[in-house]
Amino acid sequence: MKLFSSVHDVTDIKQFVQDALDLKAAPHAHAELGRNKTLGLVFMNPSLRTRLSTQKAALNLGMTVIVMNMDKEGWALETQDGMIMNGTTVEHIREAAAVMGQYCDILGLRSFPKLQNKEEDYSEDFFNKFVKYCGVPVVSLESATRHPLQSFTDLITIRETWKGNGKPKVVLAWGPHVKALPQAVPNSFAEWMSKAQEEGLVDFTIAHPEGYELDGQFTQGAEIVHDLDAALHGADYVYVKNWSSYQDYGKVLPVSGNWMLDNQKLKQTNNAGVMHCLPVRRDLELAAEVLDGPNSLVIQEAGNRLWAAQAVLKKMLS
Ligand code: AN0
Ligand code: CP
Repeated sequence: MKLFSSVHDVTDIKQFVQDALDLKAAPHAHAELGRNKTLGLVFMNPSLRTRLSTQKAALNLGMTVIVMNMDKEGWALETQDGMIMNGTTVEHIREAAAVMGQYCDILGLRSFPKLQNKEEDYSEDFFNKFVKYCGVPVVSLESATRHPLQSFTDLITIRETWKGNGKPKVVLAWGPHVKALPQAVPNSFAEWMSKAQEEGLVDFTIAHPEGYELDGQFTQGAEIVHDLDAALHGADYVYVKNWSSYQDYGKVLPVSGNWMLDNQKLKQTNNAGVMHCLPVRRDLELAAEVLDGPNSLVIQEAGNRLWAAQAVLKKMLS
């Protein structure tokens, strides 16, 4: 594997989940695989889970890790070609990425969308140029439109915890927020769950207010409803996440009704496990009583980020 940027980079998701669970059972079974290899993690945006879980995953494989907080400590990067660089940008991504590739065997990159220009964000220009110019294998640590390590983790967590017969009903439920957030997490979750549905592993529904439709390329095969209560009925997993509008790009639109999952709403489910990628705003996006209650899977889910990252790095090193 030379690139991990979406579900399309994985040939067998069921087997990949099993690989991650095998690593969870024996974290140090491949402690020599990454000896004398260096992982570089490049952050254009903040992170807690992605940074620490990917570092730990690399350490478990015997790798050395170096981290660059490019947004705070790096030079301002230019991405456009053919520019006379007489403005605020100091170096071009052509040189910066190529140089980082000189020091690392594998690179990870976090590059959020700016949420100003849909075409620019959805072209994944920054991420793709980084991949092109660095010259080494790249792991997405969340790009403008996807967060594959998170979605892989989410599938691992569902497969690990599902004890019922048949397929679980999985609901992606939009939650309220005061800030405009990327569509990357829901896009990616939808893409992985649609694939899992194709393979008979889950039934997948998306619930969001009108105006919050995601780009159709990610939601193919999903049932999409605008009534949260109807979606929650019989749900085995509820995956809560806010996102800003894709159509009215990057906007926070007014919504009617209550879209925050609380214990009252949770009663309509099949005693569902509640998931969220974190960070979460309590009592805004998701009720504190749910986060603190017995149905919350969020800490186990965050813990599983380690095994997702380790499975990806192991595949790249092998
Ligand atoms: C980011 C997002 O929604 O994409 C990162 C989530 C992992 N969240 C925030 O900016 C709060
Ligand atoms: N879920 C997730 O990616 O968290 P961080 O933004 O803290 O890395």
